Amino acid sequence: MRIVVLTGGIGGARFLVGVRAHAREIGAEVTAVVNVGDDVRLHGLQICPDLDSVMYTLGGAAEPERGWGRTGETWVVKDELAKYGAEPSWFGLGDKDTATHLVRTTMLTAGYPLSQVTTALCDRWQPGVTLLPATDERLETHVVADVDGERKAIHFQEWWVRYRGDVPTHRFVFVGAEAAKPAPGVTEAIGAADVVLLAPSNPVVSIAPILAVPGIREAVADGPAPVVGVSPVIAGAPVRGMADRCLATVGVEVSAAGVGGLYGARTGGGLLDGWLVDTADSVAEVAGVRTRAVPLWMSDERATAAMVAAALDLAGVS
Ligand code: FO1
Repeated sequence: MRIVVLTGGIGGARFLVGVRAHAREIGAEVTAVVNVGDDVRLHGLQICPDLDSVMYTLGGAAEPERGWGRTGETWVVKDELAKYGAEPSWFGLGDKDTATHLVRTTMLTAGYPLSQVTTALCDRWQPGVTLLPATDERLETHVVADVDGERKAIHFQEWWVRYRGDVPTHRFVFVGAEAAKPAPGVTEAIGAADVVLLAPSNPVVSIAPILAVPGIREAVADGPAPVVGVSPVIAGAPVRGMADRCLATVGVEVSAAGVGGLYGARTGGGLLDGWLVDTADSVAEVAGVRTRAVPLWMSDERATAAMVAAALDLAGVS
């Protein structure tokens, strides 16, 4: 069986741990199509938070408490940059993490596309799933917000890390998306999949930038594989992160039903055949979509693998 997962953020990375575990049990292959909208170039380095989050998490090297970067990290580079007064000082680059960005940036500068660079980095981490960036081209999420009394577009990382999303926010713009092409293998994997899963990632800034790449939404919506989404909202609150602020900005209720409605039913021009919600949201309904309620707390690999089994069952491919 071939499983494709659209994913981003720490929620998506943790979900993939369960996907990999369940896939090993049933002998399935997994391809993760990863958001690149969070990517940013700082201090001359290309930083890909979502690709790294997945790579480090599946490679057993992610710092679980902080939710980003490496375990056993040190911060000499960050401290030295601060002593030079180098901006931005609000974004922390760990020493071990910096090595990843150096290798990536060197390869990109030498002309390798991000997809090939990601494969090369994964040689070390052996994530056990194929990681594909949604696109090899520049695609960055920018946020139109009121900052210091002025309305401007800032990079998603500045909005989130510097301001914690706590500024009047008007909209999200996926800069470069219109001209971007799916990275090699992305639409092919979706077209050959037996099931497509939407990870419990932020629908507005993790999944939407992937779908904004021309050709990807169409491959999912018009493809042969059933599509099942997993709710990132449990009992009216995001499991982690800033999905509540993002949903409020785009005028969607912060609920399992709200996010399911945002994705919409395939039969009505949306994406979903099935929508997996938490037992706390068992009343959540999305018109035209089969909904099932199971525990969605990704407390460990077993619990997460059980969610994935339920998602495949809902898709009718278990
Ligand atoms: N998040 C923070 O809250 N503060 C940081 O200084 C920070 C640095 C950072 C460096 C590399 C990286 O891959 C991720 C980093 N993150 C940091 C996490 C990141 O901002 C977001 O949480 C993700 O982009 C959301 O998925």
